[in-house]
Amino acid sequence: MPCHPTPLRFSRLLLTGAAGGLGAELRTRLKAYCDVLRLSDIADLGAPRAGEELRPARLEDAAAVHALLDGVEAVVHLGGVSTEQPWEPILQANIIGVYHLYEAARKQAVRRVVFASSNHVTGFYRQDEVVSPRDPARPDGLYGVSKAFGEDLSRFYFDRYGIETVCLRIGSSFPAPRNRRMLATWMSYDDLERLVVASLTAPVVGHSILYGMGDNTTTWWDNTPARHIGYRPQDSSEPFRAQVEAADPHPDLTDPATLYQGGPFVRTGPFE
Ligand code: 15L
Repeated sequence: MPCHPTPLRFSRLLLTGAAGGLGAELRTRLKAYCDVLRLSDIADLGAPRAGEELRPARLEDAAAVHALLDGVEAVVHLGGVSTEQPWEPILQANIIGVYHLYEAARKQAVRRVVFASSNHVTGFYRQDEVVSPRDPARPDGLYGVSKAFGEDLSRFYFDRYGIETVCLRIGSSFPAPRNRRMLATWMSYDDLERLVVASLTAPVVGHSILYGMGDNTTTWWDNTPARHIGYRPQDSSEPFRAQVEAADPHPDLTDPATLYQGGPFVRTGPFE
């Protein structure tokens, strides 16, 4: 049963990164909103299900990415590196690959992209601060820097070419929050679906940025500037609080991972 009661239905949607954790979740859910769901990844996608087209592609391969966007109405771009990694894979997938994606969107006249950015664009804000999409980026690693690049590149493609993008600074989307930090950053899979479908279907989005979080009591992010997207989370981390806090009763306040919003990402790497 789809979470979002949208009257809009797409003829063909492209979902990149479809073999990843969130990709696999959205693979099942987005089919309800389109006639054909085109799926891409470099990892194995298994067998196609009804209404699916499988198109393995490397994001650093310009020709492959151009073919990927042929005939699609909108893109949900989850593909690329999704954790802190050495520079080279980040450069290939998240910098060069995202450039290829937007060039392909321009040439193939694709009008809207939902771009999976990350909360790690602002991971070096402290946990006692509330950040809005209008505040300056403070990436907590090369991965966060690459997502900030994707946000800037997509803004340029909107200003110059009118391609609309909703940048989702996704928090922690898992079946349940795994630690104290995720009491603030957690988003359920149902809310993830609500967020992505609202981003795909809001009539006018221009270039928008919002945080992908649930209806959590503790929050570090203010989505007020993006209320026009119409995303209203319905699931809260609160029912998990007692269990999560009991598992970690005395957090180390001298640890940067406890102080900063990015958590352990603020101290991952360097890799050489
Ligand atoms: C991310 O950007 C990662 O892709 C995901 O695996 C989580 O670690 C998440 O951030 C997070 O901040 O919890």
